[in-house]
Amino acid sequence: MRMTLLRLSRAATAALVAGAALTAAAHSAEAAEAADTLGSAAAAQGRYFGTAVAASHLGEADYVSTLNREFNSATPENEMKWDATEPTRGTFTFSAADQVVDHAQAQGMDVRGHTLVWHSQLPSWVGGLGAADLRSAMNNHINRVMGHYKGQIHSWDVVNEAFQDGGSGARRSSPFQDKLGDGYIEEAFRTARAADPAAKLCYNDYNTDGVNAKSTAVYTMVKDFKSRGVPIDCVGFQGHFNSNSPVPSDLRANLQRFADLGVDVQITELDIEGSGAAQADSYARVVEACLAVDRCTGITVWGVTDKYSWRSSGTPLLFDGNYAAKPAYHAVLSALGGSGGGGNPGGGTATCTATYTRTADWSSGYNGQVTITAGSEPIGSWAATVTFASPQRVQATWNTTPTWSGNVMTARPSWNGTLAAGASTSFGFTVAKNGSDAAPVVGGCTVS
Ligand code: 9MR
Repeated sequence: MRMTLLRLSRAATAALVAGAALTAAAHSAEAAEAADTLGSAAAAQGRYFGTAVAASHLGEADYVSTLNREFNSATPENEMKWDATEPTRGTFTFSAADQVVDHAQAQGMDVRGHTLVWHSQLPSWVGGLGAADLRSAMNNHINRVMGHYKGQIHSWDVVNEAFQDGGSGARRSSPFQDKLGDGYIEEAFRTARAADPAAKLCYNDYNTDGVNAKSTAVYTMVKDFKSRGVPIDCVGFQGHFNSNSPVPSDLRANLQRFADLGVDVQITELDIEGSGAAQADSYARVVEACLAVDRCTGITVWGVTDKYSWRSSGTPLLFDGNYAAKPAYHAVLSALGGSGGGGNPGGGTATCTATYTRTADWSSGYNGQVTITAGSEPIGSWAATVTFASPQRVQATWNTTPTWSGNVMTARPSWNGTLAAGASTSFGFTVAKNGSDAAPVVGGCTVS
């Protein structure tokens, strides 16, 4: 519960209200120019803002409208992986990946290719090959998959997650590492450059976001590649964060040290478990870190909606399961220099209702509570007026940021603006009766 104590005289309040009106007018003039989607706000900063896309959800209207409205880059979440594209040796299937690429292109989005050489989602036949065969299968896989999308991919994650977690900085065991040795990464990048010279070639990994042993091992590899002319253009930092692995305070410094090697950096799979203001703040810090590094060319979140996240129990994304924009969304948009936004993805009319109850009563005062409930569509913000009988005085409010005109309080959210369809929040106040026991009049709820 957040409480705001009101200590203002009526004159001071009137002055503040007048000032607030001027500020509001200035803000709305700004808002007319500011970008109101993630993609357009990022573009105004010379960056892209993307999301992982699953072909299986492209038939869902709310998914598609949110994707199309907000994002200008798409990464197929699973459809380009080895098990999807070459489940048996030499037999390639691109139908699911093509669905994502076709959709993205029709919307004018860039496509990130994910991923060519990875220990996971690797069909078992690959692990059964001897070294010479494995080398040729790896190069053939890169050539065929990159060849199919030649000229259409902005950046490719050529090699994914090749380093072990923990302090050692060692390579992760995989068929490639175990049979081909350290040189397989370099070979994969050289093959990739020849297969599609227009694509930027990235190394992508997780738990490399801050300066640590793992990121330093990657850094050492990239530095070596640059010094020897091995083709590498970018490093992807996945950005999977939760309470055990929070956004590191040296994220910007880490991105910068890679950029200083002469590669672009990208946040490639961002998601942050949590909710409300804390989640929003973490997201904003990631965006700010990227914007502070010239060569940080874009951010991809790992999914459109919490409903389909690989870690859905952690509600790690920018839109909730009803496609309502979360506080994290607004924090990202604002960090990108945009405002407004969030859309009304349900397509219907967004509404809300306000109901009043007296929750405590004593001789000289009372506590009141107003419950705001969203209608059949999610809402991003709300406002309700509450008129107090003279000579009552409001002494405190909570869960709202009110403005005043005489004895009429316009209550707006302090942190609790975003509501899923049918969901509720409430705000409250303590009133000095000053002799009047009359109930305040709640003047309805409007969606703003
Ligand atoms: O989000 C992907 C999920 O649907 C798959 O089941 C999972 C299988 O490995 O891969 C997830 O995506 C991963 C990405 O490809 C690489 N970095 C970690 C991502 C989350 O696990």
